[in-house]
Amino acid sequence: KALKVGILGATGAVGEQMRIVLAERKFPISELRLFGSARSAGTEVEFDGKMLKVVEATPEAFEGLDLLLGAADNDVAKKFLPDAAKKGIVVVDNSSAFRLDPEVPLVIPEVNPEDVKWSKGLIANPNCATIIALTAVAALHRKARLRRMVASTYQAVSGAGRGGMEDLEEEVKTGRPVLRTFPYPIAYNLIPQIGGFNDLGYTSEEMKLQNEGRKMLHDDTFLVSCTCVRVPIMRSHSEALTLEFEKEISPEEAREILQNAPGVKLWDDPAEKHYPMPMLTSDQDLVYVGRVRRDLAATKEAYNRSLSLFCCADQIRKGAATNAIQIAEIVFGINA
Ligand code: 2RA
Repeated sequence: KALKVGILGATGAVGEQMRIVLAERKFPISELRLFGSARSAGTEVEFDGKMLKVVEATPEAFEGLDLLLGAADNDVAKKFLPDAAKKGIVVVDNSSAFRLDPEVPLVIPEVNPEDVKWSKGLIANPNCATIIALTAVAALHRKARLRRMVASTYQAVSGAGRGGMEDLEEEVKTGRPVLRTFPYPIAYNLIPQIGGFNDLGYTSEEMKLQNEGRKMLHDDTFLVSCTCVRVPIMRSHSEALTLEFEKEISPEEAREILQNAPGVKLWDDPAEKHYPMPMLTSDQDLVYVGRVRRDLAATKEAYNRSLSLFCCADQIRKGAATNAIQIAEIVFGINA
């Protein structure tokens, strides 16, 4: 049955990508409503050959929707989404507002699709860097049970929204720092800070991988040490992951498993210089995985249970818009 679908935050980078992915995946839509701030109300965008007007988000405006996709920031999400879910609308929210709420499932279709079942209407989309890392290793986890992860992320400016992308473009074009979105110039620079610092010296972005990973893997003993770095790349996040499993697993076995892992493209042939890179992963939905090898820093005891690898994926698509729509497809039994 065709659905009445809304996008809250429709003119942002993620909201716009949701509209594109809904059309691409032929999501069955009888009506699409686009919601934004007062400022973006009136903007006209194309969908399915028709021009649609963005309207200001109000609780009344959501009346009659079957599905509402959240692509707005936390305070807008908190203002509108719980009430929409209470009215019986299925809500999939990309903000971080409800990700750790025990009443709200946090879902990556390749990792924990079954958690959709206990939703009370609101389902949270994980952080982009979490989606990319856990999609990359989900099949390995099912085989050998992941215990620890050391992660370094190289996060595209798109993670900071349209403004982050505009800042990088402007700095490269003018050669002058912009400093609207980031604390330092991002062109030809790296910034090892995304979010605020806690008293352990970790940023809020760095804590997400452990906190969200524990919830989705249903394992409060899962350990992560993460360093999140903003890099002058437009829209793909890259991540260097070092993994310790409960059971022994070799690089060869891992490659075999990754070859057939859902949502993953194994791209790992060093002799041919085949390894994941943003130039390969942007504007598509697969998480590329390569550089699969032993962790040379593992202790003797853990050596045969440890691997390192490199993964990369489009932050706006699989890292946000596509994952959210895949969750909606599970809820409504679409493309099953
Ligand atoms: C970032 N993951 O990259 C955060 C939010 N998208 O800025």
